Amino acid sequence: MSRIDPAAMRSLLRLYFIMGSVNCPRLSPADTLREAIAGGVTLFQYREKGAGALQGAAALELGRQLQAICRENSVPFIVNDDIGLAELLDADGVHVGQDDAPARELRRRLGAHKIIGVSAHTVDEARQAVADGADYLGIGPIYPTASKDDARAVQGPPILEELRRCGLDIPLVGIGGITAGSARPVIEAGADGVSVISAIAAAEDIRQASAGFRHAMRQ
Ligand code: 3NM
Repeated sequence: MSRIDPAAMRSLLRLYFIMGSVNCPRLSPADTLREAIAGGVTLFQYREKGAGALQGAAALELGRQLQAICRENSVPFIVNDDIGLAELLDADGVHVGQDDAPARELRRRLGAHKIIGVSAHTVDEARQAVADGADYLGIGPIYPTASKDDARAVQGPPILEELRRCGLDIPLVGIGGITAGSARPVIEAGADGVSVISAIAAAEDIRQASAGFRHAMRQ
């Protein structure tokens, strides 16, 4: 099977929701995901990370539950970092950072038909990930974020403009502190979509928050 078509990848990235159990202060992770999807999420990443994160069998069990919800709603299910977990679940793809296995190795291990995403922070990292066979790049942090302990310096939307100016036409998603009110400049700077944890998972009305992003990006 061939790699995912870049146009299809761009549509999937439009509203990319990321979370794990520690990101869900209001509803259970399952209900958080159901509500977010009802509001218009196009892609989901299971990221069970940080203080108090589930381990081992419990992390696997939650992954199974969230994957089932994604399947019922035809939303692809991506696993953060843990390639073993992605393989166990037969996830639709995996997302890795700069400190994880390179995309080239993931591609060899997972095959052509899985989605591979890579976090990149500079033009050089982006070029390397493209050369290694990534399907999309996550670029951040665009704005200040409290959801990632080891986040790098805030870059603002101009990093996206710079990547596009350098000729990178790979599907891109902005991440880090993005709200419905600040999503538009991310798209205007060249991203195909936004990745969001807290502005959806911790929202008082999750469905409405997710729909608010879709609306803001249509403007
Ligand atoms: N990666 P929120 S920022 C998971 O810069 C993640 O690569 C980032 O969460 C990066 O939407 C981030 O709550 C956290 O700010 C995003």
